[in-house]
Amino acid sequence: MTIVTARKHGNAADGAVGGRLSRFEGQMKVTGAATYALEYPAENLVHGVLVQATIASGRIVSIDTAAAEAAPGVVAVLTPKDDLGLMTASDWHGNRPDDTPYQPFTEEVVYNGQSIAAVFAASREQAAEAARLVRVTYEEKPGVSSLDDPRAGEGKVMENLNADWGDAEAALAASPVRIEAEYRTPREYHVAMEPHGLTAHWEGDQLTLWEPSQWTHGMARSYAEWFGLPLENVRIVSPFIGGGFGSKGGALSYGAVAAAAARRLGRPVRLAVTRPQNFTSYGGRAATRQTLALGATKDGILQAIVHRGASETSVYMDYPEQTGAATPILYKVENFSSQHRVVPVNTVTPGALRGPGKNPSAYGIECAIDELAVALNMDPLELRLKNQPDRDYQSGKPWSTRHMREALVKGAEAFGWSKRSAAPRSMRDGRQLIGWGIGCGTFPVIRAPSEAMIRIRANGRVEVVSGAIDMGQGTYTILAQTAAEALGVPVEQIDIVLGDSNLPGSAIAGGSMLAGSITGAVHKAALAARDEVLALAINDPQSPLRETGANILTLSDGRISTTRGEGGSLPLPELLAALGRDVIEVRRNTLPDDAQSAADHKGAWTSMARVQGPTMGDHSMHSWSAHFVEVRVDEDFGTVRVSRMVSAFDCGRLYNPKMVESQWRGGIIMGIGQALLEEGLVDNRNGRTVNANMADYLVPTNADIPDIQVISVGEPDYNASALGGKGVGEVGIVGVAPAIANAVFHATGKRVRDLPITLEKLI
Ligand code: MCN
Ligand code: MOS
Repeated sequence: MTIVTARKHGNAADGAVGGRLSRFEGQMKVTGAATYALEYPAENLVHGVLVQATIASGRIVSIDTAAAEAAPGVVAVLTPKDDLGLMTASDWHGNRPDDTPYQPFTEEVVYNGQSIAAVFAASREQAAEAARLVRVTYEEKPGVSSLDDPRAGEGKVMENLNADWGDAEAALAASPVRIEAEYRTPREYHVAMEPHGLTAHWEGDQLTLWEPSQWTHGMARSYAEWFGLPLENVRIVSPFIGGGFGSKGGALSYGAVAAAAARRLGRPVRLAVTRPQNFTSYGGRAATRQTLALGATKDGILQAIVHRGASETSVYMDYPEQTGAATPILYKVENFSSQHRVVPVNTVTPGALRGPGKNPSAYGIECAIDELAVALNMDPLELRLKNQPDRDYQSGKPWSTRHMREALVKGAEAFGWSKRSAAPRSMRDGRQLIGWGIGCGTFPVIRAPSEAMIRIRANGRVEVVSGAIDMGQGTYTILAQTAAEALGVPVEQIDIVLGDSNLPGSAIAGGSMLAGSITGAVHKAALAARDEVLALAINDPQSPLRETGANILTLSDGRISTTRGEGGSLPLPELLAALGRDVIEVRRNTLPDDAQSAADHKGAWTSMARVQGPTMGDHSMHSWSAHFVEVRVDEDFGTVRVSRMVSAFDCGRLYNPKMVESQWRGGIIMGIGQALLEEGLVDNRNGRTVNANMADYLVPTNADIPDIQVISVGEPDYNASALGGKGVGEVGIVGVAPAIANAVFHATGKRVRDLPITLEKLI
């Protein structure tokens, strides 16, 4: 069990909700005190290395493992011929097919980089060497490796993602000013610092997995179902994670392989997914293309939006990267039509990457709005302010809170937008063309149930305990702040224990839903613990405060005293000592009070069954952002640098503004990478990801990042969460790429409509 101790460092004025404390686990991470999944000590360890397919499509005719098996140190080679004895697990929503075996390795190959075998040896080096000796022959079929390959076809419409109101085609045709354009985004990857992998260990029929996880309970369920075990027999341990960005939310096939090998061999297995294999062992963001047609009156009132988008998916599963996710809610428009298709190609199924759907969607609509502003000869800020929606036109519901107008106005003020000269190529500094652009973003408030436990120990220390995880967002820190405030103890008195599926159930750290959910559970448990302490202080025959009478006791600064202040105060350890108690333990969840029995919350945190979308209540709830960007484009070389940025956000109440600012900046930095650098390149001859490494798949470095000013314009939103916060983790990336693309147009007069904006597209 890893305990993280709260500390008031940095310039934290106070440890309550809203305080600017620094991350408690940060120092452990940078000094090497934090143990990661591949570092857990285990005796008699076996190391596994994956073997991956080298063709895009076809069948394995033979796998010759003789040389690999004869290589030094090798203890096993698993191929599609081995029945691993697994059953198919439920999907995210908890749906599970009946009696369907699961084979992680198959003879059918549907993408280049698909795992087809694994070699296990006494050392990592021996396993890697033997993996090179596995000889595979294939019967190849023609593969399709890109959305743009004519053989990929038009794919199929995801009917459930369509949105239509008014008569968009007619209103578009009748609009005096119209623009239409196509926008494209390439395949993008998570490239978290910590690569994937795990250590799997069996003791009898108890399976422990040290594996980085954004959702310990959901992943534990998958392993339990694969291996036919009761849920309580599986334990996922994940106290520290070196970034996930959406890639570590679910158990993946190599995890099943490692655990199956460990069971067969009767020894713990460590399987490290190599950096190149991290590009194909799970999906990044799908490539997208989308066409937007906008119609407006001459004075810039939007009349119609017609939106047609598509994203690539695998040939074995439909995963939409929904280009229409943000379009319906950013502007007021009476006539709207949006449709999204998925186009199967030979790739691993794409997955969620920070701001899924909203991200490419905002790229499309926010570039199109800029193009409309140019067509209208209107300032793009003015056009945006003119078309702010008074409600959610898609659901018809009122906004819970929406401070987009304030974000635009305050952001513009801080940036100095009014000094912009409108014409493209009209601002320069020597040979550098200067451009200013705007892009707006949004991310839904998603709510899910969670559970938490508060333990007050005899020494007065308070433990906050939950299976929730912290991959760097600040969960440890905000939970200590939440408990400190609700309980009335100094934050330094708090220890936090997270990242273990044996602990109370938690929402996924995904969809920016964790903070709102788990602070709610901790707040509830801490209030209940405080009530219990005060009740014991009054009612217990051993209590020194017994004579004080009801309703006048308070707990603050870790001491119990009367509201009248007489008789001094009693520190928590003295109360527990007097009562003869080792611990006071309180567990609470955020389910309705009539659903507290185990049967009622079955599945509440092991599936997505009880997750609520942004319009499931009486309101439409979202976070909002407006980004203002300055770029400098070298006239001779076509290089683009982001030189200045101001971003204003409405994310409701901020539990810890320092964490939030860091989340926003982190998202923005990923957005800069998306706009200028990131692009998964595929070799069309064999479907291979060519730049599957951190040298060739470019992400921003410090030198690429300017000063980024972030501003909060939100107010508490108590429809969104118990403490009034909205989601923060993903909204930062949404809207950045279009702001940069629009700034590049302003600088150069050239409209680049496919990301990334690299120099050859500008020269
Ligand atoms: N927070 C706050 N006040 C709020 C909301 C959030 O102070 N009103 C702060 C808290 O520090 C909280 C953090 O922001 O821990 C993120 O909260 P939230 O928006 O609820 O997001 P989650 O906790 O669910 O985290 C997941 C989210 C997602 S989906 C991706 S993708 C992502 C992200 O967080 N991946 C990250 N941020 C990341 N940050 C790091 N360092 N690494 C990743 O992999
Ligand atoms: Mo975030 S992409 O929802 O894990």
